[in-house]
Amino acid sequence: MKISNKEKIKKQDTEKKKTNSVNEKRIHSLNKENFKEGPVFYWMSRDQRVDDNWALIYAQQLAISEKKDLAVVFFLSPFFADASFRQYDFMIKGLKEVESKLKELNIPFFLFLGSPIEKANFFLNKFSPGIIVSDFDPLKIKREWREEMAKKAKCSFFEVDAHNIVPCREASSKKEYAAYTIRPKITKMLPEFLTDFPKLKKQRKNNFQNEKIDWEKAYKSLSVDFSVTPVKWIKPGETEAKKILSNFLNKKIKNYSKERNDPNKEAQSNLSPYLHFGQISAQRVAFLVKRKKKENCKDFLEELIIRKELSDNYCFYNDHYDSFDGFPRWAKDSLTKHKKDKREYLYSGKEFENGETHDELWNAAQMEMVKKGKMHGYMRMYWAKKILEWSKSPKEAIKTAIYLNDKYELDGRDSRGYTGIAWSIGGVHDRAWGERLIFGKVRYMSYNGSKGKFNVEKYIKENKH
Ligand code: FAD
Ligand code: FO1
Repeated sequence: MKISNKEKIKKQDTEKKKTNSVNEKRIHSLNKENFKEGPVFYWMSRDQRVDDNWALIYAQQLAISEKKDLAVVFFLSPFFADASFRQYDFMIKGLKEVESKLKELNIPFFLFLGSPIEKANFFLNKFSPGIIVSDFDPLKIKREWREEMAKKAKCSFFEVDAHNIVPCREASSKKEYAAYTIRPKITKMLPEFLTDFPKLKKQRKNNFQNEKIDWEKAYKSLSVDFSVTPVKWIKPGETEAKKILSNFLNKKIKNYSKERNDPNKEAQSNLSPYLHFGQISAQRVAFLVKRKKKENCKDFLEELIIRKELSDNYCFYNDHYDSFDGFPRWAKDSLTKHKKDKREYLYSGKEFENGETHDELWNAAQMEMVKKGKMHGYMRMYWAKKILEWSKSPKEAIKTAIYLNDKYELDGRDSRGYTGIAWSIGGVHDRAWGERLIFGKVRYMSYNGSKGKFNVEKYIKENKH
């Protein structure tokens, strides 16, 4: 049906408006304070990138409209969940690139050595910000950090969801039962939120004293396990993330649906470490994927949008996302009923960590994670379910799985990890299956089941000790 020129212009205007300003449904006020004198600060934490970052875009829009200076601040905590040197090195190298990209825009970047719990007052006294903008993160530790800052800041403090395409608070106001319950809600809102991004503007002038960041001192401030060393097969940072994305779009996405569950094929995107540290925007990924042929993208977008954003929903609306108490009632009851079942094999945390079980396939998956810092997605389900089968109790199993996942995975310490482990061990977002020993009605996975799906010998040979 032909549309008139007037309507065409009107449509273009709304499109332009959508990409030029931050949808206010992404913005959540964290205190009742008004704007004060003083600069606007984007407190960068989850979304560690300059491009396609709605929190930074909003902070700049406020700075321009209020005629204030704009700066970015990052608090480097000496430890974070069970992160090791491997993940901090990936993150700090990404932050160095953030610093240089911000410099090109004349936007200062300040690094405080210590978590916001220790350093919020120091930051507030040093800069007396007029407005603070943070990004969104459902994890409990991050909620504590934001609450601490909201308590101490005497200026307006906003949170902007720059991580989800459909903001977590918008997608649903409650804990969703499964992918099929949140999918229609997210899908309906995609046209409103899955847009392009406005470009950041170069800041004309800024009145900040230029402070050179001492990155050596930053590394020395860490109290992490340095024995878990950086990996070489993947490089950190926004620029590298975009290269990996374009390679995936040009060469790999067409085989994704067919080969993504075969751990011997390099069919996955390898975007998760970049998405975890916010070094690339999931919205940018989806915006570019949507331009590809539909049939090749459906499964990938299901993971990237529905599964990924369901994980934030699970962690945001459920304080027990990292424990047995977070499981659905049917799973808790049936796992408890089978708690005393005889375990044919029982392993300690150390035996799991060293890949010293009777099952060579499981050991190979553990070694892939330890050495590569990224276990294949299919193997993660098998890996976690076997920890349930070979641990003294489900509570011990979830603790072991989270500890190992957070210590070795580059993309660990993330809502997707906690939710993936809860799906595997506690049937979260899954349905009840036929009842059996130890698992109760939680979905079971077997070695033979894997043998039927891919060349297990090849995977073991490639990944074993
Ligand atoms: P691709 O297959 O290319 O997927 C692209 C993106 O879609 C991923 O980066 C991720 O953001 C999202 N995605 C894919 N699969 C899932 C899923 N099952 N749930 C939620 N989002 C998904 N993901 C993490 O980011 N960090 C973790 O610590 C983590 N731990 C997991 C633990 C277990 C036990 C399970 C079953 C899954 C876990 N996942 C985790 C989810 C998934 O396995 C990884 O996101 C995926 O393998 C990352 O590799 P990729 O980016 O190459 O994936
Ligand atoms: N976020 C911060 O704001 N400061 C940190 O020092 C910090 C360390 C860190 C180490 C490993 C890791 O995986 C994440 C880390 N994060 C840190 C959080 C990260 O930016 C993400 O916000 C969450 O992990 C994802 O929800």
